Amino acid sequence: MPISERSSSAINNNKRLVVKKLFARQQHEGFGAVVRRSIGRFEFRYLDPFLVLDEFSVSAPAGFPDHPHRGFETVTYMLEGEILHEDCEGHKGVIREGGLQWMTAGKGIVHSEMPSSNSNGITHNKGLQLWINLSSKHKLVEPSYQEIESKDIAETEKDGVRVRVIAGEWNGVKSKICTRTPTMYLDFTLSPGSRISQPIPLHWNAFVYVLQGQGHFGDSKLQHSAAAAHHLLVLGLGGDRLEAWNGSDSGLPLRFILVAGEPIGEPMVQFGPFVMNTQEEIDETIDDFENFRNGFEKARHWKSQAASALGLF
Ligand code: FJE
Ligand code: FE
Repeated sequence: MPISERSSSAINNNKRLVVKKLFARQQHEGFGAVVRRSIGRFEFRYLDPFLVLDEFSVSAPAGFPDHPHRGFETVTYMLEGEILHEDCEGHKGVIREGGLQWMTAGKGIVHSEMPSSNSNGITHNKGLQLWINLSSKHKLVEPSYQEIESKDIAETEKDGVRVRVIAGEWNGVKSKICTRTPTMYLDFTLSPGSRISQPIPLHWNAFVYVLQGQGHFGDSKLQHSAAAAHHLLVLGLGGDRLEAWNGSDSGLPLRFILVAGEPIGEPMVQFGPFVMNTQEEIDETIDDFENFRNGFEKARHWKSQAASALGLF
């Protein structure tokens, strides 16, 4: 069945089960930054439409200095501390704790993502960065940003369950974020003993990433169902909801994100920060980037202030 004919509201009353469980080890990326990469590493390249999921941690002087993107979106959600971003079009700002930046790189952006100067040395700046692919018809759109401060993120609490709605909808509470690739992104905190049964569109790929505490996901009788922090749980297809509960005796809250997206179903060729449909388009992109063309014009004479201040150029 073509993706466009599938209804995102179809139901079958089956549970989604965990089909893969992955521990995200620390690795070094950027300049002195540490990431725990789950999606996008060698053994797990792509969960259509998701290209990368990094739990990142940076302490100044460090970060992700000037680098390009094309063909997808980056979603940065701060858990602790803050990140200063600057791009070659003059767009600049700080993503603060609990805040969100949804960046559509589209045809091209060059930017830097660094701890802001008042987070000197001591502060740990932590967050999640998710890369979401764009369909061929959206790959070369004009770059754009959606930014939401923590206080403006829809949040509700009921029966020991706190939900922050990053994208999509929960119990009638809607996020302001507009997603080009249909995506649901929820941040759950379950107090000890509480549980959820969360609807997920039937044909969407979905995963859980655990941030804190310990929980059970899918079906308690099955292997892989228990997980703690830094674990990615890929949910199988064939169900319309996720069951999760905090059954820990530690008395600690369980915090995790649940993300689901409609698969794009197109060929994907990635070369670092460029994600296109064919190798030919990747070759063109490298050529455009090196020659400051077709979206990379402004990068010719641009250096970020944050990286310049560190003497990185
Ligand atoms: C990148 C290496 C990188 N994860 N999480 C190669 F590190 C990056 C990159 C990031 C990144 C930035 C933040 Cl703020 C958070 C991240 C990787 O910038 F884009 C390429 N190509
Ligand atoms: Fe980036």
